[in-house]
Amino acid sequence: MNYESPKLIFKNIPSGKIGWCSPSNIALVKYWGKKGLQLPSNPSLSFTLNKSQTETIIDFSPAENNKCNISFFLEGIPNTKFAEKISGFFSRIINIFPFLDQLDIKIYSKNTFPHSAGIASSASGMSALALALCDIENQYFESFSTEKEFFRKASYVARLGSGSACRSIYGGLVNWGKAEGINNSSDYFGHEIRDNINPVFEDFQDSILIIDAGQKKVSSTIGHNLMKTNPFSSGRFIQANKNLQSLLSAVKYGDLEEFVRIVELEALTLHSMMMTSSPYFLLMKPQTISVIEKIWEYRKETNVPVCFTLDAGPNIHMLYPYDYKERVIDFINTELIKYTVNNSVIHDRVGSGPAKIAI
Ligand code: 2P0
Repeated sequence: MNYESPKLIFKNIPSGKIGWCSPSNIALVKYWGKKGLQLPSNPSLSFTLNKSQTETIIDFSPAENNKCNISFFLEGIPNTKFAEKISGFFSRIINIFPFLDQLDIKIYSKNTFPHSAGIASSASGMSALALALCDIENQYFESFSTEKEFFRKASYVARLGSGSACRSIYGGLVNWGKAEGINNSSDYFGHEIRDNINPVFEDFQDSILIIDAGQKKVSSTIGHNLMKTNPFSSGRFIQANKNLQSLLSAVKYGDLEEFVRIVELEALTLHSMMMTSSPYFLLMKPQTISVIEKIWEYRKETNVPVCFTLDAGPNIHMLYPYDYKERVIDFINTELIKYTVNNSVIHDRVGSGPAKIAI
């Protein structure tokens, strides 16, 4: 699979603005471990979120010295750290978009969730950027004959920016990574699962409890690489494939008990991989464990099918069907809010994917 296209060079270099808004996603089956050029060691599955989004506008003009000059503004403020990160990303994709060296680029990015909320913004940010780049290509080179081709390339490019970003290109339930029984699944781009989804999952809720809003202690890239030497990795990759199959079946038949079991097993396995890497690390906080125990107690007492999952951090995502929204929010407000920083909870839900910004 290769998107290198040396012909994508402007004859007349344009100026313009293009923007996309793209959501974050929460993995149900976790991607943890990669090989080659951002290829996953196991397939993953996620829900695309609705509220937690990044809006990115690219303002481009002819380059002054045949080399793409990048400036990056986060919430309107210049950010050189991000500009350097994007510059590294652009050097990885210059053969895919050779026209980039003909442009000077200003990137204006803002998140709809608080920057300090500890929510990963790399998936939403990199997917929004990839969509904007493909849109420049679409506008000036007309190289996509279908929408499907456009989004597939955007997902491929987003993956090169950040693995999990390739899943944010699509709404609903999204797979990334070659998996048995999923037609068109690929290690190179995300794939929207549309069929065999019980309606209960279509408006699933995700209440995100912010336990710690600080910067990540360990970058995901380092965490992924540690899987290369983790003694349990081969077993983990087999387990992820199995869990994916079981989860797809639970989603098809609306089996909430099995859904809860696999989602929590995946979250705890992800963290156990971090705890057994060398060097090892622990990203859960005491409050994370307290909330998990409270959720287990509550589920046992009430039979409400609410479960938790975790990203590579201490914050808790509580997943539950729409019909239980009032009850779960009440439970959060009375019993769990005290474990969060400044009462921070984001009540999000499954969303329909990215959208172009009208400029
Ligand atoms: C996931 N995570 O599937 C897993 C579970 C976090 C926990 O993918 O190095 O930012 O940019 O490919 O995608 C976070 O890692 O890592 C992640 P890179 P990414 O969502």
